[in-house]
Amino acid sequence: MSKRLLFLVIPLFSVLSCHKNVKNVAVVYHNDFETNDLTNITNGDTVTFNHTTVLGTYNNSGFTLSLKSLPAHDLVTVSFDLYIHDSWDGNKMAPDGPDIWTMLADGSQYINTTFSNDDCGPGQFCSPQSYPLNYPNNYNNPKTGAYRTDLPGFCSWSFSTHGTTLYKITKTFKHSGSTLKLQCIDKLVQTNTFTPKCDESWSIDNITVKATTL
Ligand SMILES: [Ca+2]
Ligand SMILES: [Ca+2]
Repeated sequence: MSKRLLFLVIPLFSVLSCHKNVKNVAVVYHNDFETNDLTNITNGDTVTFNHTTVLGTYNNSGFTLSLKSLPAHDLVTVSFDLYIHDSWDGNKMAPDGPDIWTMLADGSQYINTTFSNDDCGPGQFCSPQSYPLNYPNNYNNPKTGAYRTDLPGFCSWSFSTHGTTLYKITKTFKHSGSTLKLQCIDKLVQTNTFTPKCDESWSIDNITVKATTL
């Protein structure tokens, strides 16, 4: 086989072998919240942010998405947009942090991280965040892994200059039960504000849950 042909065959074989084991992918849940549909969601509320309807905002709180009658499957993939609003402090210790955000499925923790919206001007100390890794013992620059960093803060009258950071998060894990309980919760630390929800909060949009059969 010529070298040139080999270069063509190897990638083709890799692609086929990746897909060979996937028998079916079913979208079992999708919500962009534009119709304010909160079926299956506990502690849900919607609000407009950046010209779209989102689930939130949350501060020392969270929501549960409960799905039933899932088709037979081996893996679940959860994807969503996560908006981190205003002055999150990442790994910083008390009295400002750590500002932790967690995702659990059926009680097992799949994400347990911190986010930092700290300003990083020249000569300034930037409070690191754990994301895209988990907390503790991981130190990344504020907004690492973000999809957008140019969005406004949540409260228009807020004095916060930190704005909002958008993350596109996808998590795949082994799961075969016919029900799925997905929980997203924060543990924000704020000791110096009278308006906690304007100081630090989060919201979610475009949640998709896929069930994959191998
Ligand atoms: Ca939306
Ligand atoms: Ca904080």
